[in-house]
Amino acid sequence: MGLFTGKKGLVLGIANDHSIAWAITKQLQAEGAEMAFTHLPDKDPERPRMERRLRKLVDDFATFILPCDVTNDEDMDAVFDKAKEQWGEIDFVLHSIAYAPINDLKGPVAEVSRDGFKTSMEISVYSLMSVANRAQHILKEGGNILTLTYLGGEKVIPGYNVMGICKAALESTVEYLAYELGAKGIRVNALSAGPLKTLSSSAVGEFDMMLKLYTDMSPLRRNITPEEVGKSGAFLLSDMASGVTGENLHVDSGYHIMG
Ligand code: 0WD
Repeated sequence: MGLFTGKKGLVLGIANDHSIAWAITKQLQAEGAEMAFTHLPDKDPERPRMERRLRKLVDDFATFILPCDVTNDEDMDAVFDKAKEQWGEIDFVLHSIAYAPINDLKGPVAEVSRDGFKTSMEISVYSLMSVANRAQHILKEGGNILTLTYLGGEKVIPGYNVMGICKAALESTVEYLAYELGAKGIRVNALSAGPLKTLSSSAVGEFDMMLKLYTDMSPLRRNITPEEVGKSGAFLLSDMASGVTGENLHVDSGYHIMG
């Protein structure tokens, strides 16, 4: 019997085998979870790159796989309708999605475009509200939602720029949602991961400097591994964390305590 035997959930945000959502999925699968997955719709249907990358990882065990652009309400409805049709009720949703147009991400913050700001906030923050709005109707009592954040939402991290502002809003969203959904016995948490090389983080400036800073300055004097984020993510999504909500768990070798 695994920690997730009999548990069912949705995973949004696996882009490839470096994705944090994949690191968490591996732990959930090892513990017996049944899961369905979404990928960003492919622009060219002749070359379904995103779908192919996801299928390579999860085809063997996915209950279903659907395209879903979180800015598209029809896509979102289709995913949650399918989960309801398939399972009736679910136990968890993992939201591991963020995006900012590269020119706006590069900064400076004072020069972020209006459209770039709207897009960044819509994909990186509003999408969690949109997930919660749909998930609350099919999550069991005791079920939960987990999102991914970064310390740049709490402190100024050079290079993180508009994404830091999005993460601050995301972390506040987690708290408001935790309060609202708590009335239904549903938990909402964030996991604040230390820097990991992924498709998204490769767009963040000064990333290598951040990796070095964690090695030099964090209490554990090293960077975290994807497996560590995977395990802590699985913990928050599991009944082991049944009393934890509105939390922002730092999985960052302790870097966040340093002044
Ligand atoms: O160091 C890191 N990698 C950290 C990442 C440290 C701390 C937090 N995080 C956060 C990110 O901000 C994000 O919220 O973890 C989450 C997952 O990020 P990741 O695993 O680093 O990145 P990646 O593997 O690229 O997955 C994010 C995915 C997108 O990938 P690409 O690179 O193709 O944009 O989010 C998805 C997409 O698959 N995504 C969307 N999904 C649906 N609709 C959309 C969208 N509109 N936009 C992006």
